[in-house]
Amino acid sequence: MKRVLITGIFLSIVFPMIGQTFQPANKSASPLTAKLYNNLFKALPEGILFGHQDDLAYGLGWEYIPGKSCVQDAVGEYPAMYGWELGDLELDAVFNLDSVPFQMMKAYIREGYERNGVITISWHANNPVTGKNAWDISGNAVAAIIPGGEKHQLYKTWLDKVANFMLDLKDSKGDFIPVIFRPFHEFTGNWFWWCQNVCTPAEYQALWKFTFDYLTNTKQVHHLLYAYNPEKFESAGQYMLYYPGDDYVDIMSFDFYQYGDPSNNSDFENTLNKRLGILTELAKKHQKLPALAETGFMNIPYPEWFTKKLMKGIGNHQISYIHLWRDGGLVNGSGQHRFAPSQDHFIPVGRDPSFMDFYKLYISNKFIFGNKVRDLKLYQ
Ligand code: BMA
Repeated sequence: MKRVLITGIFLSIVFPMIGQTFQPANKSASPLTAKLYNNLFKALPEGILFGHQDDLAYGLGWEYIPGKSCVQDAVGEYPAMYGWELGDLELDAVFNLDSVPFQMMKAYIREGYERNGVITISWHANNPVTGKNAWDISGNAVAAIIPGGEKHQLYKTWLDKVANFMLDLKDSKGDFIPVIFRPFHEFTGNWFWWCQNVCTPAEYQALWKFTFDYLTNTKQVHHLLYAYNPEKFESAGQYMLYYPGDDYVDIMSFDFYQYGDPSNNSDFENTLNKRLGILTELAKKHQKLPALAETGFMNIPYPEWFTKKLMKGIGNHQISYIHLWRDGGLVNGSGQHRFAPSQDHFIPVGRDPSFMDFYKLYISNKFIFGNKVRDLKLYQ
């Protein structure tokens, strides 16, 4: 008996994930969703899932070509995670704010899931007070949409549309496709109407809890995992300031992009390393999955960014996934907008110089792409 106990204690110290069951925040989460959540914990020692936003829909110089993928073009494998964006769904638009038709998005989500990939969804919702876009910070919008606020009823109609979208995501057997939902992201910035400069922690938490409760209990959406997602933070206390509580969160993440010229300083990798240290400690304490929910260096002007900056910053931190932002081509006439390299990208003529470096990341064995994610059978 004593031996069994000691062996058990030993195993749980060396392999803390073995035998442990992780309950999603939604206590009625569907079996597939609970399986995905637990399997993502089990996969932590296997490597970091690699994700890319809008990967199947378009890249530089192409759009909506069946079977095509930015990441597959680069390395010959699909990504392990597919990110999609709901902005403008609340307006009953046919296309999202980046011109992806919602109907096609649903098909891409099914396609990624059928390949055993993980689906994540963000939502750059319009400002519910002013009617302008997500980057309009005027109008105290969070206070206006939480219970008791003058736009609360409007917000409920928006959530009805989000619920309808989610409830339309079914696999070939009729089961709901699990989704990592990441609303109200980057709230420690100052650019969205839900950011810390225009709402208090109590208002943000009320918004989060209402959103969770309404989708879960009123709309009966049981295939979502919820990702809490600040941008910058310098301490555990700052990370937790807007946290709505363990009962409302499944994934602890943050967004972190490279800006400026990284060739003469180590700021990016040092800060990433520091924040991942804080994140992984907190995730362990709260029994949540740690992840880097958005990252990248727009247009990759420093060709060795993937190995010398991103991989260096990640080091040996065990996180569930990283997610590169979209290859948006020319965005709002403001120039090129891309985050993933590809053999196909001619920048401006000749091969993308960052491609070889990205290939080094690919063969480093630290990351999980489409083939390995298929073998991991995250939904079984
Ligand atoms: C931003 C940019 C925008 C885009 C938005 C939502 O970071 O890529 O061009 O509209 O994300 O996807």
